[in-house]
Amino acid sequence: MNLDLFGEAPPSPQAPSEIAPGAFALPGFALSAAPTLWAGISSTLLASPLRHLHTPSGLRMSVAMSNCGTLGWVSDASGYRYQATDPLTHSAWPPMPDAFLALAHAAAKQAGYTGFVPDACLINRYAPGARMTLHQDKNERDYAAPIVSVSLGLPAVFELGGLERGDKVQRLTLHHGDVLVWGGPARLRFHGVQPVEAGQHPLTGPYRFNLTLRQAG
Ligand code: MD3
Ligand code: FE
Repeated sequence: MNLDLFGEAPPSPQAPSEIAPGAFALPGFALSAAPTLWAGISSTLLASPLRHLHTPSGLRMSVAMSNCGTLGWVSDASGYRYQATDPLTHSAWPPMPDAFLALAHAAAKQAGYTGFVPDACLINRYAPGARMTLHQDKNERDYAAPIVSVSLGLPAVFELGGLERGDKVQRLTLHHGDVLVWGGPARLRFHGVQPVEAGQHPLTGPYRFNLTLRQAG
């Protein structure tokens, strides 16, 4: 008998599922690219280190952030905005790694959004206890482009609300390698991340990382 252990197809990512109108989950879509994405994160953070930004009202964010691409998202006493230079280094943000662009473009295409070319990638790092309160992403110039988010490392419970802050929230756990695509009527929905629980991941150690790829300018 021939046990063809090596001839089988590799585990393939599941098909996209529409979790809300315009919003698609691609479970495991980034699994095979994860080591390459991690290398891109590491080189980005050497040039533009993670830092805890402050909200316009002066609260220190629990998530540590950096950016790559021609624009980066920042927050300080003057407000939330995208800008071309890193306020920490006063240099341009590091270039977006090709692997980030390729993954985001392919994920958007899988979800039915063709021609997505992000110019900004926010890198979020969650240590245990870090969270993101319910908010909308409204600092981008054109809401017609989708947003692609990639989860790496420790899992987190994601909260998806509606178009009004008080709308009912649905919860879903995001795992290493999961990709979400937010476009059309989902683009301005409220969303957040519950406090991350302590753990260890072989790639990211004691952290959850999230890449949020946007066409911001
Ligand atoms: C739903 N980041 O950086 S990614 C953010 O996991 C942000 O770090 C979270 O929210 C994180 O702004 C969530 C999933 C996500 C990103 C953008 C969205 C969900 C979204 C835009 C519209 C609706
Ligand atoms: Fe957001």
